Amino acid sequence: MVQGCEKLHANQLTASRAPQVSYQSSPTLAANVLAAFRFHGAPCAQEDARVLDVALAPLAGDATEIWTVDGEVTSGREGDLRWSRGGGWLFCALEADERIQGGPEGAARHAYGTLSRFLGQQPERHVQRLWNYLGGINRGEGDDERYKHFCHGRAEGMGDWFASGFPAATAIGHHAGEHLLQVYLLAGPSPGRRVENPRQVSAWEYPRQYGRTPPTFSRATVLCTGDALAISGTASVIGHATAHEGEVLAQLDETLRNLDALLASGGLPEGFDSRSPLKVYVRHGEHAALIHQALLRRLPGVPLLLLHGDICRADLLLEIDGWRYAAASTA
Ligand code: 3EB
Repeated sequence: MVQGCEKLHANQLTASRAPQVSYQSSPTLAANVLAAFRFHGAPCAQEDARVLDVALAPLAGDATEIWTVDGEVTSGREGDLRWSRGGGWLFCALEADERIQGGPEGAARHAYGTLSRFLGQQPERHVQRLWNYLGGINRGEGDDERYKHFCHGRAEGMGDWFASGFPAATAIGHHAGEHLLQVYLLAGPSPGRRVENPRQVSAWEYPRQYGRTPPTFSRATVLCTGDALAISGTASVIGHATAHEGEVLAQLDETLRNLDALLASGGLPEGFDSRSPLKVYVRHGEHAALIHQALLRRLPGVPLLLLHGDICRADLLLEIDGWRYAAASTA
């Protein structure tokens, strides 16, 4: 097996292939696990820095997401930040308390500021993909919606960190109370390639009606290893507008069209397969069975994890993110 991923010294770090993402029911934390996400309700204290509890209840599918890499993983903590590294990749997570940091805006500013300072000192400093989970995401009217405060703090906390382009991202509302902001990321030794969706206005160019500070993310990233597309939260948005308000299956169809457009735009093979895991965020639990049945028909064999979470626009009923690998695994 080719070992292109040892750390020779700090600026010669390389990664040989993308982290492999899967959903499992009762995983063991092998030495090559970079991160494990337990989607099952309330976060609790965890010894292992690689394990993150996310308060989104599973509605269907195996509820632990595992990232494995080629090589042994080391991990540690620094304040409210924890990290793990291996195979050329860096996982980093930060949990901020809005009560201490000043609401969703202050917590986002703190999280992104802390992460950028930490990442700037690491050999794997190039962020490929980001996730954000906050409580009560749609609470508040107009510019006062909590998501919009989060967007403002996020942009300020980012500063000029992403001057050459924003990474792919997801932002979802969890149900564990309003004070916890969780941000986690995957970074690598060189920049990924950002991908936009020709059917959609780029998020950072959304018009004023969506808030005073537009969301700062790109639609997908081809990882720096070139062998996987990390797909941002994708929903029923055409141009900048929500399509099919109130129609859950029509929103699902439109979301799948957007996912297909992203694969084409990123130069990935058409369609999703058994190695292309997708997470489906569902606003209303009672829609889960309908969405699940439709997806089993439309995407047979694709690993699916349905989670109960709020989408950042109140009129969106679902959102999908995930991974598309370029070729069959050689492991
Ligand atoms: C959209 O297309 C849906 O704020 O980081 C999707 C993915 C969405 C990421 C974010 C928001 C974010 O605008 C919303």
